[in-house]
Amino acid sequence: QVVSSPKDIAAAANAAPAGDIPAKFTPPIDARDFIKREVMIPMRDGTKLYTVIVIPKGATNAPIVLTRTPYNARGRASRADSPNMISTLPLADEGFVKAGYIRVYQDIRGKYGSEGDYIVTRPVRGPLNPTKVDHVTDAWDTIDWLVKKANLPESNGKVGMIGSSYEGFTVVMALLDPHPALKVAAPESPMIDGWMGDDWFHYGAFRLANIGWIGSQTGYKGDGKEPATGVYDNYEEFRRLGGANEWAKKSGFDQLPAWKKMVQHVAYDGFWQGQALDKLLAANPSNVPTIWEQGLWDQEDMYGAIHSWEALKAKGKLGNNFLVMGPWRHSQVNRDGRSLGPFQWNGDTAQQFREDMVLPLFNQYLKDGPPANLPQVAIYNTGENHWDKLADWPLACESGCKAGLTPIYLGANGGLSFDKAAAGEDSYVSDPAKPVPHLPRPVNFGDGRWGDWLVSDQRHADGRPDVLTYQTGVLNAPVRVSGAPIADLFAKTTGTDGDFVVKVIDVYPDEVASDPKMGGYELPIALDIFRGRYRDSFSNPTAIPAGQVQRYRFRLPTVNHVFQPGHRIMVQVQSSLFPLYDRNPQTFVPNIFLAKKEDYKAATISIERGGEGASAVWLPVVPVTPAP
Ligand code: PG9
Repeated sequence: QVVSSPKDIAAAANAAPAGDIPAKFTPPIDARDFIKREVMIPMRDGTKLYTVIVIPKGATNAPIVLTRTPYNARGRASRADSPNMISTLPLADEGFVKAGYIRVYQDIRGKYGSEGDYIVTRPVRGPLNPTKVDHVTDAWDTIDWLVKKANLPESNGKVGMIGSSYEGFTVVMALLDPHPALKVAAPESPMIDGWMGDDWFHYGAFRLANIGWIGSQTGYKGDGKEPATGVYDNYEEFRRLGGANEWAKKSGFDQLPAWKKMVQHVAYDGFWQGQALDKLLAANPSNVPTIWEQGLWDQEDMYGAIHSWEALKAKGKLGNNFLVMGPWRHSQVNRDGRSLGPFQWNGDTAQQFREDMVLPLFNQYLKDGPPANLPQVAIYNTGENHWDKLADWPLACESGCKAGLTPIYLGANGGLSFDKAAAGEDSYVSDPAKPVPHLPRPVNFGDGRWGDWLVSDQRHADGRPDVLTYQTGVLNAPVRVSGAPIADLFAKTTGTDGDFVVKVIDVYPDEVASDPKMGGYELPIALDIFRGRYRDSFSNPTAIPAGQVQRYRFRLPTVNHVFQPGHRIMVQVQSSLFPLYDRNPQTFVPNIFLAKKEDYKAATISIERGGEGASAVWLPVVPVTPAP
């Protein structure tokens, strides 16, 4: 058997070209219709940030669209190896390319090609960031450099910023002290409050699904990877352990500063409050025309855009802040928007957003184009399958809207009604050893279901003894809900801590002839989790007094939906959503990340109906066709 030494293998690989392989081969680049420049832009502290500038060949007086990313600027600007700018840049940029824009992608400080130190969602300068730089200054310095003719003679000196998710976060940061050349902004499902509902926690319950990101993103300057744990079913992998820190220790994440900060700041303390961008914006609202986008089934950042827009509206800044919420999962605005899971929409809704909303707004402010005439609010009507273009939002809310909220009460025998229910209670045993899965097992965070799990059929949970299901009779008239529902539970537990998951669900008719598998489908339109220890205070958690009824009242994600005749309205209540969220030990411990396996105990939960403790979901019910 002939075995070559590594030396021989290497020598063979580098042997002089022979036969059909010439000594030198240089593909032509003058066929390209664009110029790509890679520059290092100096920030005020001397740190240089790697920046890719893609310019239409022959461009003069062209506007600039900038994205500042932690996800590899070079890769973001190279969809394909093509001589055509429209193929080189991502799908979402095609409208900008056709309109002759200069496209700029930049690695944020400390990532990929940029110098400096990386801090996850670096806080603004101040108590949480003692340095003289942050994403406000880095955006300012970058824009200042880009609009100087000496640096980029092809531009017209006007810049727009756009980006989704973390890239949306950097857009919002720039708005805290916008450079005068920043004329328009499009934060798309931006990270705004990592504790309340963007990425890390939802009302205090921790998202295990993102724990791998901490390793891949902060364990490496460039491309990272998540640890190979040898367990495919993440449900089983995490269930075998105690708190999330046990997993972090097993995977080495406990070495990572970002993880240590997560464990140190498990409650909504100054660390999180000081980073709540909706509040920082409201304290310092900009006049930059901004189009806020968020998906109605955004499984990652479903809190930030709508809360920022509402905060700016409350400060009288409706005029320059537009809101768009489409039938999308996270960042789907950058992809095909014709469908989500089994649901087909009215055309490519993502392209409609990019080319009928974003581009006209950017043209208006970056090219002195015609007024975009955008509606103040464009929200997809997910029950009637079309856009609703509105002058204001929400249409119903607790106070200050045209309509108030309408309670739909949990009733006996799994009933659900707008009429108050008779007094009673329903109980279930919540056992951390058998948590309710957020998807049918096996659950692997990388199994391709992460994108559309929020529209998954909830019959996989319905019928479990630890899931309470309440539903109306078959509707004979449509019911429209347009705003943010509020879960309002009165519950007691035999434990001293606990989580509550509430889902508002549209139940399809028993039979859907046009699409038989949709018969009886249980589509969640709003779903969230609340960690009971924070019922009285997000910053100061307290044990739940065992056996005593407590109130758990929390806002659910925004909806714009019509329950059609033949459908039912359903509410489900449960006490785990795993392994998406970490389990609650249901015995009060100082820090659930550090909980030991023996802390996890089953508890009997009782949900109170009717009488004093009338558990309900307060729905933003409005007329099906609201008055203009
Ligand atoms: N907001 C997304 C995310 C952040 C952190 C962890 C996991 C996801 C994102 O930027 O893709």
